[in-house]
Amino acid sequence: MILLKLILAVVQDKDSSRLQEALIDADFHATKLATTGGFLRSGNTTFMIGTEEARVDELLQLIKDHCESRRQVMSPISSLDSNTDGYITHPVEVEVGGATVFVLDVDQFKHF
Ligand code: 2BA
Repeated sequence: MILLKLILAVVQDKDSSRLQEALIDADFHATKLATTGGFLRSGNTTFMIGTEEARVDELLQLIKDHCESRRQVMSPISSLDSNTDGYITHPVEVEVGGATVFVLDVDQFKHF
């Protein structure tokens, strides 16, 4: 029996096109979602990739090879904006990525 896995990979927008091309070249099937990081509240990209368990290591290496880690500054929001609840009001520099990856078991895969 072939075991299937679902890989969710959150990557930076800057890396998404290169990764997408590499996935196609390596014959991985993927869905690309426009997502927003909960902390920086800026855009990132989440790839949803279904594959056989036997190809997971190859896929993880491919993601690793195409996603760079970068430092990013989150700008404070304007103090004139009264709705600042939960927002950071001073610049914060963080290291983002390469990639944040979840590997999930797939119970069933149907393609109608
Ligand atoms: P963001 O939530 O926008 O986070 C961007 C970066 O900010 C993170 O990079 C981390 O370095 C930093 N960061 C996040 N939360 C923080 C906090 N509470 N205090 C201080 N620094 C914080 P990465 O860890 O490489 O994450 C990149 C993106 O991956 C995240 O964007 C988020 O969209 C996703 N992600 C990371 N961990 C996740 C998780 N456990 N569950 C779901 N998504 C996750």
